[in-house]
Amino acid sequence: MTKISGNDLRAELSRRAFLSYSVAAGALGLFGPSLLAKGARAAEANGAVMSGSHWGVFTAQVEDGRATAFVPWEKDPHPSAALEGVLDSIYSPSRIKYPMVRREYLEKGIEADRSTRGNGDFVRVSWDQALDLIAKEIQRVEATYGPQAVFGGSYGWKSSGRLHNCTTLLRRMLNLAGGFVNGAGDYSTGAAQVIMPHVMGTLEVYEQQTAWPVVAENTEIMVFWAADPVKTLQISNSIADHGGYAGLDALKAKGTKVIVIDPVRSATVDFFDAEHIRPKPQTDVAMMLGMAHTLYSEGLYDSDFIENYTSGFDKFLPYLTGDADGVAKTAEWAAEICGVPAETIKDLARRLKGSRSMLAAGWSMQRMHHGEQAHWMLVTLASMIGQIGLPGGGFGLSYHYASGGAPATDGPALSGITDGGAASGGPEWLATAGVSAIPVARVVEMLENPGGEFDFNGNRASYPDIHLAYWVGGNPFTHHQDRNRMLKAWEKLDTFIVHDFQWTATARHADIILPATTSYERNDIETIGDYSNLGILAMKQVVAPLYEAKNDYDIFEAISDKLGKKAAFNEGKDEMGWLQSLYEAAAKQGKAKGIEMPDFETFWADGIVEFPITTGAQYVRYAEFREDPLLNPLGTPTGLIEIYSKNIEKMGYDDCPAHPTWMEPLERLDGPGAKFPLHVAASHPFHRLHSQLNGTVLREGYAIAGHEPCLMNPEDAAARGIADGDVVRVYNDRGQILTGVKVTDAAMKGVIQIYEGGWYDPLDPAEKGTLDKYGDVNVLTADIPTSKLGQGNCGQTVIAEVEKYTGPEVTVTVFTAPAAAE
Ligand code: PGD
Ligand code: PGD
Ligand code: 6MO
Repeated sequence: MTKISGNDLRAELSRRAFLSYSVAAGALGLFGPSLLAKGARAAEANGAVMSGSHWGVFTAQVEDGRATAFVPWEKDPHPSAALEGVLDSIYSPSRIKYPMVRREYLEKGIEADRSTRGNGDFVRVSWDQALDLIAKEIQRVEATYGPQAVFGGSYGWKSSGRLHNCTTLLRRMLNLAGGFVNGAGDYSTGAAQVIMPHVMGTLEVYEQQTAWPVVAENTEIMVFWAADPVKTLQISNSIADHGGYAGLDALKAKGTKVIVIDPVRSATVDFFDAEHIRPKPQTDVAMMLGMAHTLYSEGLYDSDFIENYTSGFDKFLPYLTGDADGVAKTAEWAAEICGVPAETIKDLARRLKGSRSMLAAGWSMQRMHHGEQAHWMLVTLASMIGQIGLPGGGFGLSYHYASGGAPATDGPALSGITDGGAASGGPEWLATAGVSAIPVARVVEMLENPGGEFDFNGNRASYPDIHLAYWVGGNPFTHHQDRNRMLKAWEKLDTFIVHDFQWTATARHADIILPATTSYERNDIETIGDYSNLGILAMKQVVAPLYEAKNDYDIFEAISDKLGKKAAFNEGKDEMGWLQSLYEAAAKQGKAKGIEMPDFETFWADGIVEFPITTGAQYVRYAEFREDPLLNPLGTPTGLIEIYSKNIEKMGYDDCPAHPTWMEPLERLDGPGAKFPLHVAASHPFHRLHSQLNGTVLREGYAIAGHEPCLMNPEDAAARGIADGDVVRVYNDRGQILTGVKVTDAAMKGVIQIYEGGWYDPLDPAEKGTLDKYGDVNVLTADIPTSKLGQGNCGQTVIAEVEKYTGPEVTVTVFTAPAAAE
């Protein structure tokens, strides 16, 4: 076992890390070992404290109780430049300082006018008054309507940390209060995570990939299909290890051929100077079918692999050839739809078959109407190429996310505090606790249609009648689609309660708002590396809680106390008691695996324990299946890769046939009946994690004229008389937003790019459909499910028009606290 103490690590902070990150300017001298008291808790001190976040491990420099720099861990192969914003999130002007209640709600309770939510008229209250209001409202709703009336699904990315996991803590409290309705699945891979178990017998999207060293050694052509790993690898759900960047560096150093398939010239295209193929958005399935047809018609496909490892190709083939529907899915047919020349499609198919090739797909192409088809067709194409289970060949659905493929250690898994509900069967995100669960992205439909029936992966259920929603660690007023429809639906709620540390649009639309701490104001424990499990980090408190902020844990413990359930909530433990028990459970598991870990006190003093990598660097996904598919079958009904699924056939869904199929989305660029001329690529932001950090200094580096950027092709801009730096109004039938234009050929003609996560800032909160002043792209997107199978969100299904903004000057106000909250 490798074990390096926190002191050693801090002492190792190198000149390289210092020089490449301006945030550390002037800090180097302060990191000498003499200043590094063992296990320093610098809440009110000077010194250096190691901690971590979604963006990686860092050492905080603290002066007079204030954090002044976050310096990346010396062993981080590619620290995130966002660390400056992570630090600033503690002190940003958008911090929520005190418990607040909407004035009208305070005066009239649930009789308050619900249409005025979001108008900024709040009253500061004491902690006790706020907690009392909440406990009584939970009791009222549970007693009057039962647990089916409380929505605790509260989806969101929260912060890292296994104890202060606010969404789990909310559900822990709600379980003690009597129960709640949960959300199933997630916004990230809503379609893929439901279709893949039918096709591969497993989720794929959150699983380890063939290790990067194997890819670097064997892969001849790496295809990043709708994936921008240079951007998206910055963060992880636990604490980012950034191991994927080492993989990208290795490919580049070796000169491996990289092809990126993306309508936008991404950071990954630039990093590799990659061959760049630009399909029209939402048409990848057609392009893949064109490639599959080429392989078939030219006799190139691997019929042995299809024969021995897949099931149902014979039922897919008539569709591919057109025998079934009269339309052969030729490269020429595909070219008409996706805009990529037929010869390019054919050539790509031939090259991928003729070399060791890896199809590394991102997730945007399943976050759209009929998104299930994209990864299903990708697997079908990879099966026809026939390299699944070979070193560096096949497909991978997580090379762009949380460093899938970074070699895994043999370390034990670190568990976290639980929600205390009944054990759920299957993966946590598909079969969650709660009295019932709705597919997470159907939340607005649930509010609109209580009692209405919905399908989900072969099941049929009805929507509950929700009166109270409680949100922590998520930001539905940025993450959910079709904002104006959502605002109306939200009026269904008697009460909406939110904890956050910043005045997000969600907090502004709440009736009761409680100020949470950031994770830098409390102690926690977390895994480093979602896939690699490099070690366990003590996330030590960096500074004392600001203003009146409290930990979500303490808030829910206090509410549980008011409900007479305190002892059940805390199980007799305080913060350090919990951290010790979580660590000791991992140490026990480690011991059984032959990994000796230090006792808790030593670990906490050292700040980190690291685990050894033994065979993880040689891992080849599906090698065993390839070696013997009978002895090592997949978890599908046939034990094989299902190109045709009898289970899906039985469901009989009109929007998800039993084999991969091209289906027109609701709307697309140049699609039939397209009402607007531009597609909006509503992808993930480079400098943020969704909406997180939008309220920080980082915004100064990317905002254009104070608005969220909108990338636009020079031809599209010229046709509309728009110049670089102009403020434009982007609109469709669902809403209108202001953005600042960057004219660039990075955006293909007909496509504009506006990242998701911009904070919604209504010009007139009382007017439905009002102009959003900053640039929340989800004002424009469609709130439809991917299909009845996955019920995922379609954040990428959106077309719009753009015009130069000529209206009255507006002031963006969403990044400072409402006046009453100062
Ligand atoms: P975040 O901005 O991360 O977005 O949506 P999500 O809601 O996860 O929100 C997290 C919130 O939690 C922030 O407001 C943060 O301040 C708060 N928070 C952090 N730590 C704590 C804590 O300790 N306590 C409390 N109380 N609060 C805390 C993300 C979702 O957006 C996702 S995952 C995806 S994949 C989707 N992507 C798209 C997309 O590609 N395109 C569109 N159009 N829309 C999308 N929406 C989805
Ligand atoms: P996106 O940026 O939405 O990321 O990972 P995901 O792969 O979903 O899309 C990736 C690329 O797809 C973009 O370059 C976009 O231009 C391209 N694209 C869009 N539409 C199409 C299309 O129709 N066809 C093709 N071929 N390409 C298309 C998301 C993952 O990232 C998730 S779910 C989360 S929760 C994390 N979020 C963030 C984040 O918010 N910010 C950063 N920096 N990193 C993240 N990593 C994670
Ligand atoms: Mo996601």
